[in-house]
Amino acid sequence: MATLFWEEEIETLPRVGLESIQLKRLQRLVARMYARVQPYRRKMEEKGVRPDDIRTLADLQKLPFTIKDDLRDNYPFGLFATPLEEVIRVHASSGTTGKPTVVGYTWKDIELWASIMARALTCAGAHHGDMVHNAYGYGLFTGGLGAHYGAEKLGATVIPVSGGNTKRQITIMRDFGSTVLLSTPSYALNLAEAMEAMNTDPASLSLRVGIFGAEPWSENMREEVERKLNIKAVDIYGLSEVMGPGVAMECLQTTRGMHIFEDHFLPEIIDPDTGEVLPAGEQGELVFTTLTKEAFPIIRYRTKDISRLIYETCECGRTLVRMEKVTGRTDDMLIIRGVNVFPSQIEHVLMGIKGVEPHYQIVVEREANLDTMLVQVEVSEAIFSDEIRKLEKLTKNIEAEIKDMLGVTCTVKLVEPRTIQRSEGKAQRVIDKRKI
Ligand code: DLL
Repeated sequence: MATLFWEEEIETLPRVGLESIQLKRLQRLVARMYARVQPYRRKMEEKGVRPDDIRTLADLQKLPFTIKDDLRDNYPFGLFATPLEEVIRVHASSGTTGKPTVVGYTWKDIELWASIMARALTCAGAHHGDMVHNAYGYGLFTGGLGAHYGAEKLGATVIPVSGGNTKRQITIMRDFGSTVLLSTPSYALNLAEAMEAMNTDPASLSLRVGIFGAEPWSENMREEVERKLNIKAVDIYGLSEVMGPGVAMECLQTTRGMHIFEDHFLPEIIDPDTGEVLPAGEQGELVFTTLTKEAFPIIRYRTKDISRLIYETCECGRTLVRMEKVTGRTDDMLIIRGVNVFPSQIEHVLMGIKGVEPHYQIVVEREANLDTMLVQVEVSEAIFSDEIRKLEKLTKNIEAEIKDMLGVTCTVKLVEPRTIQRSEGKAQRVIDKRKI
């Protein structure tokens, strides 16, 4: 019988108790950031707010926001709140200029993350003795290692397969008896297809539950993945700036939202245009303050993810607020096969190549459950009338540079001058045809 809770007392605490913990932690955090993180202290000074102005949780609204640009401006380690010698790991994710945003963890942060992830896995019904097939990418991305440590903490057996090599993944799943699958939802569908091609009946496997996240996915996709893999599929949310996977997790009792682990991450929903905090239950941009992190705490981080908070009690018994499935982003960041891609990064590559015009369009589609990206770009008249061999060479060259920059494969198509539609206002750089 699976344990329902990892830390029952805190997960089922009445709100007053929870809020009193949150306030104490918030006050400690603000004092620490003010003392140790110069760029944040300056922001507080500009707003005329001091640590002792934070007397209630509502006073959080007096504090300045943090945005991705703040991380970039202080690249790589300028927002760390501990000396670098105490940082035992870094992770990174891509930013708008191609410079990654870097985050760090102390030994205690890693410990805490592992136990928060163990909590998340328990929430999804995973337990000691499970065979956890971890197909999130290992590396600078937080998915692989983040989930890995959590599953170990849980006492499960981790199979650190990482992404790719799909056929081999299925053989491993069958031979090792994987019971829990961790991957992006699109990769899960890819695995399902490969199973079909290999004549492997999912019902003959031991898989019970899939924990999918790192990119948006719809209810339709959930149904498809559940049917094709013969499992229960649940949603996991997280972002590197706040920690990584495990900021919020769906439980088995509801399909409406993920429980936010509020004793560690304080959520707000704001109006993305005005920055004002919206009343409970309204849809807007999700903002997080980390309450317990040491190396890289963050105050009021604007995620750009659109969601809403659900305060109704949940059948599972957790009192932790839920966030609705992320419905979109306030910016133009694309997530291609789990990798964050900004159109501006592609532009950056294109504009560095001679003969390429500043007119391009990115077409994203989902074929056979995998995201595909086509970059159509205009070239000068002279180049377009060049020999086919030269054009092919240029195409391959651009594809390689984009792959280098983003880590994502794309197809490049060189088009004649003036074939890409000109805009009358903002250019439509991205056509996202994925139906998710
Ligand atoms: O994607 C962390 C993660 C790994 C989460 C594994 C879940 C599982 P980043 O690479 O920093 O971190 O990307 C964070 O991904 O702001 C969202 O836009 C998106 N995202 C993450 N989880 C979900 C989800 C990881 N469940 C960005 N639904 C976030 C929709 C998600 N979008």
